[in-house]
Formats: sequence, structure tokens, C-alpha cells
Amino acid sequence: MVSINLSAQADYKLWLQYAKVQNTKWTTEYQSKIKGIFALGNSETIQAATKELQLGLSGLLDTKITVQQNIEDENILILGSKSSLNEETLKNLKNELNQINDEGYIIKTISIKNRKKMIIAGKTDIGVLYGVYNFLRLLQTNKSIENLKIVDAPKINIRILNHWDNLNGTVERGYAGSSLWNWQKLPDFIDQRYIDYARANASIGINGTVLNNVNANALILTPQYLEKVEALAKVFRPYGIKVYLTARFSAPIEIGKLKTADPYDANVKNWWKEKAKEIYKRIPDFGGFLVKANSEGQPGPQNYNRNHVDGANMLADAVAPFGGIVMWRAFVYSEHDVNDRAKQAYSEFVPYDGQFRNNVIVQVKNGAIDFQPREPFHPIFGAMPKTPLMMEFQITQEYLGFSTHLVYLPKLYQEVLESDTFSKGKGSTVAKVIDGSLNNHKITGIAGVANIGSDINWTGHPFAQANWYGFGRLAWDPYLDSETIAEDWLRMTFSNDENFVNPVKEMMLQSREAVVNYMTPLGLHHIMDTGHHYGPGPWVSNLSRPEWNPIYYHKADKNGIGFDRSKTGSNATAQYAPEIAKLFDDVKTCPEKDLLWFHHLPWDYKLKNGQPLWNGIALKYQEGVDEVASMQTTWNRMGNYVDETRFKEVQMLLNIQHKEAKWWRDACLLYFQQFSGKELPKGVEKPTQTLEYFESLKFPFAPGNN
Ligand code: GCV
Repeated sequence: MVSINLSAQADYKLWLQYAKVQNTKWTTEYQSKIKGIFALGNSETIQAATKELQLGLSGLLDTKITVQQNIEDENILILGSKSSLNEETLKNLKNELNQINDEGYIIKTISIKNRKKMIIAGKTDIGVLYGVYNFLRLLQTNKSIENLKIVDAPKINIRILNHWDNLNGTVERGYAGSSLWNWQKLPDFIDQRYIDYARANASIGINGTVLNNVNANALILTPQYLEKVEALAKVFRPYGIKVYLTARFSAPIEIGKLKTADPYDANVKNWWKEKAKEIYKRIPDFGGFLVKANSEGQPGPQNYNRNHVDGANMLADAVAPFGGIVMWRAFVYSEHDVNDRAKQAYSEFVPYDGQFRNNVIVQVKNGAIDFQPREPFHPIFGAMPKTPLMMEFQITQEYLGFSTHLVYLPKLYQEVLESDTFSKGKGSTVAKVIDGSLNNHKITGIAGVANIGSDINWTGHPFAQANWYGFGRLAWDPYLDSETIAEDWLRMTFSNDENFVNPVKEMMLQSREAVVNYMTPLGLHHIMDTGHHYGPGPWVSNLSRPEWNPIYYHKADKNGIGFDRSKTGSNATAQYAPEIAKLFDDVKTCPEKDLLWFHHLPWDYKLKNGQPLWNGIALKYQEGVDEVASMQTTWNRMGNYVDETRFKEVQMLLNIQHKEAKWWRDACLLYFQQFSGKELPKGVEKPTQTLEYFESLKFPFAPGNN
């Protein structure tokens, strides 16, 4: 039988489903309080806000909500910003307006001439748009709108996606199809996706996007492409999203016909100044540049015996007259440095603290290696108080099962944000570093490497949408709880039924620990197969650079396993504040989740639960597999709450995840067993394949590795 696939559309709508409210209690309340919309002002942003509100309300309430002409009516929803609100209303909102910044919003029930109305207000129109999305969220998640008084504003200024999209349409580490940007059809063809992308981002407060890969191509800075970038910027502007580009450091040579890109060269400086002028002429609100320099083969100032400060400041001077910024990445490690890779970024950057221009922000990955299922927080966060530091999280799942594994990443983000750097005593959390409150910085930022592509459902896995969503929510407020975010997302995306929300939320919350367990338990890291990073490859040892080989990271031998980063080893622990260094240094106080990150321990080392290390590792791998099995059990009971297509998609993906979790367990345990020489403990399933079989598997066309 042929059936019409309506749920493909459901996938596309992300968390902006606006499905009819099922519970009549809420429908009654909402319908009685919302009789129409009255919008003050006529900017494109106010128009977008009004349209979204109409779209959302007509879906949620299953009735047409009109834009009123008469503000006097009762139960009208008023939208307006400071410039358009009348004096009486401004007086009414004075206290709240004083509490918010330019992007904040107020949702308040007020009385005008004894008539109750709700007002969604901001200092600016963009604040109103954010307010609208949050108002809709109240209804989407079945919250009361009785006597509302919500005052909310983002805690971080730059909340940005980094697209690792190439000009040829491929996406580095992208697992959701190809790039969203159709460079060939731009600037004249504006895909509806661009608008829906902007809506989705605005709905969670994301206000910036870097369109192209940090492994950059200079062509993006030529007039031919800038015209296309300008077209995208125009689409995103009403939604408060600024466009940024990556700047290839050697662009003056490649597209500027200069002989050098030396930041001390007057012609080079001038070339960048002129380039900035040209960009701002087209895009007056252009955000600035993101730069990966002298990292993994990318050109940079060190090619000319200059340093990161020289490079970043030159670009910063070029964009400063226009209010632009430079996000300079600290993701560096050198093929000439034999030192522990985890120490290198800190060693290179910390001496520059305080030397960058004030429109430079240094972008630091959450951990010192590279987006592993679990890493201790990056020591740089506690060590550059005079420099604004922004967080770089990865939303795309390069090391976490691509778009096949269900892993709820806000759990990981929260763990990092809550980590205490102790840089100014207890309570100096990473969140306080990046929101600027700890060290008093004005520019603050957080970036997420996007997991978005051309797939109908945007992210490849329906649940990977939650990672995009959760990133945005935490970017707005890095103190939010990942559990609250998961619950909101589930209610908005699928259903408000408690019998669905509660178990599936538990499943999401458990999923991050599950992936740690079946891939890299107890502090193991970077033992994925190399290049594409798909599947296990702890045996890989033949790559030219030592730190590209998994054996560099696990250091398993007959004496034990783990990377000694304590003071008896690489002393990476010394890069943390003394309180933390001490904790990590001592094997007795080091959290077990980070044990093998910091210590090389004998196979019979006794864990806290009394098990010898070998048994502990094996049991963790098994636990990971079992957790995926329990996720399957949970999901299999959810058929009644979800449309058939999404239900089946997730079911099939969980089946693959289970299969791959077993693959990870068996391959890693067989490999490590060669060194431990011990039997698998009771409770761990016996592998059905040999180590040789696992080692023979090759994936030349694994996605994302272009
Ligand atoms: C964009 C890792 C990834 C690379 C990525 C790099 C980076 O090494 O594997 O694909 O390059 O990080 O963040 O620059």
C-alpha cells in the first residue's frame, strides 16, 4: 500500500512543530487569554515575530489568530520594543527593562485601562523576537500563561554556529548530508531552508554563524563569493543572526597576488584593511573572522616567524573600524613538539595572555585533545584571565558515533561548564569564565561546530536535533540544567504525554555515559580508528605523526594502561590550578571517570568498587552495551506517542548503535587483553569475532572525512 509520508515534514520542523495542544485544560486557558496579536513597529524583525506567533498559535490552538487593529481589546498579545511602546507601557516595564540587555525580553501580563493583556517587549526588536519564541515554548510545553512575569536575557554575547562547510558542498565531519549553502545557486536563489534555518536558530537564541570551514578556502573572500554571502546575511538579518567567515591566513597571496602573508608587511596589513572595507560595504553588520592558524597544516603567522598575537591583532585592526571581531582558535599541536599533545595549546597560548587586541577572543575547545566522549576541561580556561576566552563545543558527532548514535550532548556541555577551574578560588567555573563574569570581559562567546546538513531532518538522527537545540539553550544561559532542556525539547518535538516524556528523557540523559562506557571508559581517549574516526582502532600505530596514533593515547603494555599526565609523567596536571592539579595528580583522588587520562596503572590496580582495573574496564564496556540495550527497550515502548516514520527511524538507528557498541566492546577488549593477559570477568559477553577480523575492517568512504 502506498502511504503519504507526512512525518518527513515533522522531521523537518524540528522543535517548531506547533502541534495542536492535546490537553483541554491548557487549550481552554490559552484560548481564553489570546484573542489576537497587536504588533507595534514594522521592522522585518517585528514582521518575522508576528508571523511566527501567528503560525505557532494557529497550530497550537487550532484556530486562526489575527493581527488586530485595536490595542484596546482585552486579551490581546502586544509585541513591541522600547522605540515603539507608549509612555504608560514603558513606565509599567521600567524595572524589567532595566534588568535586561539589548537582546533580552520581557513577557508580562499588564493592565491597560483596566483591561488585561500580555506584552512581549524588549529593548530592541530582536529581543521581542526572542520573547515570542519563548512565549510559544510555554504553550508548546504546556505551561500556564496566567499572570506572566518573565524577564530573561542572554548571558553570553556571541552564540554562534561554526559550519565546517566546504565550497564544494561537502562538510568536514558532517554526517547529515551535504552543505546547506548552495553556492552555485546563490545569490539569486534563496532556498526556504535558509529562512527555516534562521528561524530555528533564533528560536534558541543563536545569533551568529560562520558559514565556512576553519580549514579555509580563500575564495570565500573574493567578490564572486561575497555577493553570495551578502545574500545569506540578508536572509538571516531579521532573525538577529550575523554572518562571519573564516579567514585563510595566506589569502593575500592566494587571491591578493601578494608575495607574502607576513602580518608585519605593510602591504599585507593594507590588503586585509581593504578586504574588511569591501566586506563591510556589502554587509554592514558582518560579524568578523574565525581563524585556524598554524594548526594541522593551515597557514599562519608562524610561517613568517611571527606569533599568534601578531596574526590575530593584524586581522583585528582590519575589522575594528567596523565593529568586527576576530575569533582566534587555540586548537594547536605541533608535529615538531614531542611533548604531550594535551599540553601544547596551553604552552603556546598562555604566555600571550593580555597581549591580544580588545576585539580578539580566543576560541578554546572544551578539552585539551579533541572533542572526545569525555575530556577534563581545557586548562586554558583557568589560565588566561586577561584574555576573553570563548568555548568551542562540537555538536556534530565526529568522535561520538556520527549521526547514527543517539548521544545527548548537553550532558557533556553541562559537565564542562560546571567544572571548577579554581583560577580565582572555589566556584571559578568554566561557565563564569566564558560568560565574562569571572574576569570582567565585555566580549563573550560560545561556538558549536554544527551538525546540520541537507538531510530532510537537518541533523541525520532525529535525536541529534536535540544537540543543536541544547547547544543554543546553553549558549543563552550556560547555567541551565541539561535535564530541563531535554524535557523542553521532547515536549516541543514529539509529545507532552508524561508516559513518553519521562522515560525518553531518562534515555537521553543516560545516553552520554553509555557512549563513554562503550567507547572510552575510565578516561581512555582517542582510540577511534584514524582519519575518519569511525569505529574502534586502538591498534593503529603506523601513522607518521605519533599523536595521530591511538597507541600514543592509551599506552597499553603488559604493565598496564593509561597516559601518565601526573607529575611523574608529562606533568600536564600542573597546567591546572593547584587545587585541581593536586586532585588529578593523586591516583586516590583523581575522579575515576578521568583515571586513565591522567594515570598509567597496572592491570590489577584496585578500583573504588574493589575490582581490578582490567575487570573494571571490561565491565564498563559491557555496561555501555547494556545501556544501549535499555535505550532500545525504552524506545520500543514509544510507538504510540510518535509518528511511524520517526519511530522507525530511531528504532533502526538504535539497532545500529547497539551493534556498534558491541563492536567497540569486543574490538577494544580483545586488543587490550593481549596486554592484560587476563580472562574477561563474569558478566562480560564473549566476543564472537577475532581481533584479526576487527583489525581487518576498513572504511575508505566513511563520511565527513573529505
Ligand atoms: C576542521 C579535528 C578534526 C578536523 C578539524 C580539527 C579542527 O582534528 O578531525 O577535521 O578540522 O579538529 O578542529 O580544526
